[in-house]
Amino acid sequence: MTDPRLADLQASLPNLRLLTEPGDLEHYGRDWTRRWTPAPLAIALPSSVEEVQEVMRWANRQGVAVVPSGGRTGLSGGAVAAQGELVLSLQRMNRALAFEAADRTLTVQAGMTLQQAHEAARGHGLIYPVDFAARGSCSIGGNVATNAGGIRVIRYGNTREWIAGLKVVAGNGELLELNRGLIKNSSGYDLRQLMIGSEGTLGIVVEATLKLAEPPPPSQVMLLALPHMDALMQVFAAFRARLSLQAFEFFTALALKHVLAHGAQRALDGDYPYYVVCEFDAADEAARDAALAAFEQAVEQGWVLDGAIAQSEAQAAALWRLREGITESLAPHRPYKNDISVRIGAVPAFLHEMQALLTQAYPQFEVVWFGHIGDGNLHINVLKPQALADAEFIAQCEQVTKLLAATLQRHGGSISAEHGIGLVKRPYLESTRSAAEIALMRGVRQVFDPHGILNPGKLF
Ligand code: 2HG
Ligand code: ZN
Repeated sequence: MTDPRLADLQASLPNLRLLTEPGDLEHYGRDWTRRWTPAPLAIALPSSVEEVQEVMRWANRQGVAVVPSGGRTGLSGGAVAAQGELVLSLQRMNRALAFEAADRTLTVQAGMTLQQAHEAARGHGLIYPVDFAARGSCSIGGNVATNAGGIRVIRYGNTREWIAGLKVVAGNGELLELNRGLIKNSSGYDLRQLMIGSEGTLGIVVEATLKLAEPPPPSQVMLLALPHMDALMQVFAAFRARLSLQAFEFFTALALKHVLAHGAQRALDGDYPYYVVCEFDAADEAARDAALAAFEQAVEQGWVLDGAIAQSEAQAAALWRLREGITESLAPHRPYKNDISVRIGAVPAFLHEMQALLTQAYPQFEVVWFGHIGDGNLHINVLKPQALADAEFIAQCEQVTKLLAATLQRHGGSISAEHGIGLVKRPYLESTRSAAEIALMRGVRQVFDPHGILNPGKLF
């Protein structure tokens, strides 16, 4: 190991696992974005909080930037290391530490995957309800850093609602124990909530105390085919009034085309412009009858053209695959991703304006719409034509994002609903947050990380 900074690190922490092979630098230096060429100095794989603290002290001493790293499934470049940073991967810190039955909390190390957290919660007869397609690889620390949302927000809210406490290593290496699992704690600023969604710019989350919930009652999964975009919110309002929804997700015919080409199973015979996958409580006959009645009413109104209800867990999984498989099916097309939100009440007006804008702006590209319409959160993926060079494609998309950001601003929406700002959305932060807010955020960052060690260049 020739780099004197790494030699210093190794001298301070002889047992710290460090990787410097080109393959490792590439693997750990990127997330699911493919825009930046990974170029980290090295990868550190600490196995304890003390090692994380010592790495941060070293980083301050040596002036080396640190990129905190979870499962690197992010879509905004928040975990990209392309400027000689040290990547601090928490993958070895992935154990459950404590279950408190009276509190209904589970304390885990930040490198645990979301799926492992689900399994650990189920082992205690409870659930950790945040859920989304990257569950098998994303980490709890990454979920906290982005305030991850997903497919059950409509019922349970974002990650923010489910964090009872955090242990965080601050920029200077100090260990902070934030909120300690308390439900009631009116003792000044809630630094735990400040950490959630801070994208690794204020501290390194090393442990999280997760709130757990009762498992929901048995549910049913339904696929609906819709004739036009207006029907989306009409069906949503009607279903929400009559059923107890756990999820309400939509996608377009183009999304379906890609996911079917990627191996998912067709569930309806016909082809329709819009689809919804929804899941709702169906514990008894009355709840199932209410669902059928809601479906029939939507058909009578002309909002729904066809539908299917899963009759088994396997069928439910197959319906969910139509929605959850979209991101993976689009990946080979190097999509330019938008992850935007407006208030639910603003969705219909916003959808119209945005559809007009995108049809006009992208006549030459395939544009795939899907997402968490019940939360006012849309994912718009623009697919790169094969013949177009990456840089040219991104440049063209950025022009449209400027227009989209202006439209969002008029509707009071957000340029990032759940993926985070990272590197990708940084030029558009001003469309969502005021100049005064951004100045305050800069000040906060300065307090937590005076030497600019933590994830520099991300967020702003
Ligand atoms: C989802 O909802 C994820 O499936 C990914 O947030 C969205 O690929 C995307 O744009
Ligand atoms: Zn999403």
